[in-house]
Amino acid sequence: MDGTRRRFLGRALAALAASGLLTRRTNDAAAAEPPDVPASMKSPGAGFNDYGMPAKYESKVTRTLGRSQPGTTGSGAIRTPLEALEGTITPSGLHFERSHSGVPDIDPAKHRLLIHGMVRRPLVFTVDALLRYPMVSRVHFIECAGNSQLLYQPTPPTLTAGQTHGLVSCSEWTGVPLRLLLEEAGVERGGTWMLAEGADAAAMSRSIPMAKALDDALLALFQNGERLRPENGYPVRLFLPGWEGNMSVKWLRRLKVVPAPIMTKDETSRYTDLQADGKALMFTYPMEVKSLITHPSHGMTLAGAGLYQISGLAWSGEGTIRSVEVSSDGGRSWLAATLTEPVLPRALTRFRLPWRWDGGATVLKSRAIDDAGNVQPEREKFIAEHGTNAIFHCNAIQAWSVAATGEVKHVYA
Ligand SMILES: Nc1nc2c(c(=O)[nH]1)N[C@H]1C(S)=C(S)[C@@H](COP(=O)(O)O)O[C@H]1N2
Ligand SMILES: [Mo]
Repeated sequence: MDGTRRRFLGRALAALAASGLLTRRTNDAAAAEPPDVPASMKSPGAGFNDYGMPAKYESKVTRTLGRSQPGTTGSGAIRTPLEALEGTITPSGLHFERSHSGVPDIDPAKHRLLIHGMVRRPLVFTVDALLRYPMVSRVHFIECAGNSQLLYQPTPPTLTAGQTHGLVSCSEWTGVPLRLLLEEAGVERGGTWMLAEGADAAAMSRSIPMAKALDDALLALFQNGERLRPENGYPVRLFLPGWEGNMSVKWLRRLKVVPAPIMTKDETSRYTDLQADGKALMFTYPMEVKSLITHPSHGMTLAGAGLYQISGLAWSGEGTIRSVEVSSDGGRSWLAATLTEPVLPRALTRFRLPWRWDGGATVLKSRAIDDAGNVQPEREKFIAEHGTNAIFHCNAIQAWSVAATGEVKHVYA
């Protein structure tokens, strides 16, 4: 057995863990056995709720607010607590939110969506009309282009996984394929782009290539089975699978078919990426292949040497995750983690690997590879290629150090 194998010990140890050998058996065990009856069995429990809430013991599992821009309300972002979640679907109440000028209060009965510009038949849709079109459901992540931007900084942030990388969430989105509505409107020759505009005070506007609009773009009306949350675009948002979150315009009110990109403020002054050589990349659409270990991660403390379950998330805007490799020796050796089915394109993918910690100081890393062959880069390589001028599209490998005390911290290694 080589060193890497010995540290991970593969599935045999997972089975061992499941067999209960990790659970300490003491005389206390007797206290949980009949005839002792817990209080919860002695009187009837609480009644029903109109709308369910998490257990009160989980009240610390919340999003983390980055401050609103000075002098504004609701202009900023609030992040998903990735380290507190398992599986791949983000509960809607913990979905990250990025808004440029707060959440508008939109009455669905009054909202209209206009499709105009280079179309044979300009159309106006009520929300009720949209709800009558054939719908599809798809599980996809959405990630803000500015996610993980703290990794551009010279020193590692002393923040949790969610506070650092929590501008990504994953939901089942249900809505109308945009292609259907564009076919009804009849896109004219030369209508190769589309302006999408939101009904918020920021009038968020982006130019969308027609090819994407006709491919997998959705007009999302439902999120995880219920209507969109106000902060995620109620009553209707554009959803562009895999592309930088900014382009999935919330509170969508207008689609104008145009012959060329509009060069809106949101794609010139923002969402362009200034590189080390002084050139700026524009229209950087797909979010790059990425992963991070969510458990253990910064701020946690391991309770002594022994068996642990490494768990994390991987995703790629350019396809489906093919593999995730995990290193428990700072990147010298790597072992393939198990991907939890289903592994879906442009969706968060859960990876897991049993790990036996020997109690010594070490560094944990994960590296994702997608089915287009893209490999998540080490931070050093990423910075060497892109410099530190930009704040967007950072997909560098995340390293967590584990100290002999069990303390887990963000490090550059
Ligand atoms: N109308 C409008 N759409 C918007 C925004 C906005 O401020 N206004 N923010 C964009 C940004 S920058 C991102 S990352 C995503 C975030 O989507 P979410 O808030 O549902 O997570 O919405 C995008 N769509
Ligand atoms: Mo964003």
